[in-house]
Amino acid sequence: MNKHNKILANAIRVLSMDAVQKANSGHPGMPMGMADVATILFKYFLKFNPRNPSWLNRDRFVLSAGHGSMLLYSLLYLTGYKSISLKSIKNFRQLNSICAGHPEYKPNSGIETTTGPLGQGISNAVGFAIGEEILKKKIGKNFINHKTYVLAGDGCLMEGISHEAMSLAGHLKLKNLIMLFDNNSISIDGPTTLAVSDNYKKRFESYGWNYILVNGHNENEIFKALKKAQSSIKPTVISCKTEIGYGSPNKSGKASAHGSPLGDKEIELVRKKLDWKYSPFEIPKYILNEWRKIGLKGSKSEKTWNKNYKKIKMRFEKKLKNKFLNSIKKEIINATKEIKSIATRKSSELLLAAIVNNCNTLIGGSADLAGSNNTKTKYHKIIKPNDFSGNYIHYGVREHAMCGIMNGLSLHSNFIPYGGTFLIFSDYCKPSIRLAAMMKQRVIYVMTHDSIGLGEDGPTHQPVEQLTGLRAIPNLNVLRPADRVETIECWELALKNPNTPSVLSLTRQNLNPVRTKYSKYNKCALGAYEILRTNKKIDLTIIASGSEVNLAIETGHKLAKYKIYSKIISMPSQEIFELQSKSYKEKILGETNYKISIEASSTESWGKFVGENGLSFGINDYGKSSPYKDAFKYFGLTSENIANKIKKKFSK
Ligand SMILES: Cc1ncc(C[n+]2csc(CCOP(=O)(O)OP(=O)(O)O)c2C)c(N)n1
Repeated sequence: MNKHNKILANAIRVLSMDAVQKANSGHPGMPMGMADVATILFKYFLKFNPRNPSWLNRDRFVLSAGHGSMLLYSLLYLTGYKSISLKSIKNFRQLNSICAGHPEYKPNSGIETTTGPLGQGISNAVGFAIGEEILKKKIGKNFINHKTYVLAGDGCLMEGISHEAMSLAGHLKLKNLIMLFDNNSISIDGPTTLAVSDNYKKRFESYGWNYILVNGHNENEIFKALKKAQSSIKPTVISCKTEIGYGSPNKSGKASAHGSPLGDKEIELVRKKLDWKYSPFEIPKYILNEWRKIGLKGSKSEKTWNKNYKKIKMRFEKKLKNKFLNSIKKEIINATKEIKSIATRKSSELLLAAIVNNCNTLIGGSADLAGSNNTKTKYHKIIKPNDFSGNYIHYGVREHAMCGIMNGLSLHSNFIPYGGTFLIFSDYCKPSIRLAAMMKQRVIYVMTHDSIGLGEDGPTHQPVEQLTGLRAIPNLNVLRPADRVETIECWELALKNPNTPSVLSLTRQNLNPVRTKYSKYNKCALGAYEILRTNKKIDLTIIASGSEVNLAIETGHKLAKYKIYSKIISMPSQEIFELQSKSYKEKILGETNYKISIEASSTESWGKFVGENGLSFGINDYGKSSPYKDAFKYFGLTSENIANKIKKKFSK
């Protein structure tokens, strides 16, 4: 490194070690090790404008190794982002500081995504890179031509999601994706040789990536590699051999630099070694000015870009167009006209077919289950290597990466990604779903085969505890529609909610319609509503979701024959119901003392609705491989069994 750039990099090093020391927790090793690489990237390559962190054509910088968050905060502060002040760096890891333990996505802040669960950032970056290609096709290469850089460590690359995401990136030839691999061969337990002996070069090349090995402290090598990556026709990984905790005489190159403060004595030694004469958090003016100049570079290029971009008047906003929303309404009218028994997965496909051409930000896909999830209609066009004019991604059998990539697509520029798999495999998606919910992203999961109703594939494929688990995720809407009209209404809710991801839990089996009359209002928007009552005065409330609403109706009619009267509540979304007014909730739940729930799933999440006196019919065991009607019978989910149990209760 030339002396000048070394000083710039050292500013990152000292800020990082001082912040970790002050917080008395954090990870100094990675920022100190990667400071040289980051300096060269930001100074000579990264296209960004601290004055407008949301510039559409900015390069995206993703810190997948999120524990090294001080690297990102230092860079954002030094280059002049308003979001990160020196004060917030001094408050690293303290309550409400933007400088949280791990980077937390904040719109317009320079923090592009939330990272920390290792490997997630890589999948987000693949989503950003796909987003760039799609947008370029829509707007033109004069306007969209940015790179996505992702900094990943040994840990990120050990995670399975990295394999899934990088494999798809190679397949799609995402040439604008550049990974900076912090190849320091150290993780928490010690040297990575304890657990890995991958041949990285072969690994990346087999994915279809360029692999360039550099000394991560050698400016020329870093520069040349980055330069080469700019015109690549494939994704590129620059494997940077670095020393973790670079600059620390006693801890560099060791696991002890990874995740704890260096200690006052060692920090003093680092200052000596780096010839850094300034006190903690002091960045001398000439160094700060130098960094700020780097930050200013981007504002000029953005200005020119903006002038031209304004002329094409193309905006990608979160708000949906009326034409699109009307096409959903029309589909509800169609559904009430064509009364037939169909699976909700099929209803979902019919809706998609009706709306897909009216929304150019909707990007569909499935993890190799397009035909089963009904996610692809005849109007979709497939996204292929070198052809991003489509709107459908074949993610392959890569559920985890699919969900991480969808987060990236949503973050990139308000794309509305939806992706399908079986509900059982939501377990393979969970870490990314959780991050979508945390980041308030409109990502839609089309999860079909949502109960024992899938039949013969048996307990490995029959979800039981999945709905309960998903319902426990804050800011995630789980929507389980009962028929075609409800499916359309649930899709509308998912699409119209810009800050909440949604799971659509859909059936494989056909369902009789429960809503046959057109309603202008989206009834599912109440979370739960009365669908039928067998008498004005009733004895019990039966709450059900999805496929079991039909079962609840049957049960209600059976009970009426014995003069036990009920109302049937369809509850497609527990979360949305919880948001309703007290009086509405009381109206739904407070009319009778006795309440029961029916859902072909774990009963865990129903207790709060049926109360102590109530009864929940469901499945608290693994499913059964059999034709689906036999499985329902086996688990007592028939109107005869449920009506008999209730009769007994009333005859006591
Ligand atoms: C999914 C996940 N598992 C475990 C962790 C805990 N963790 C944080 S950093 C780390 C080691 C990472 O090693 P490396 O990527 O080499 O980082 P470095 O030591 O270079 O900072 C682990 C296991 C995590 N953050 N995410």
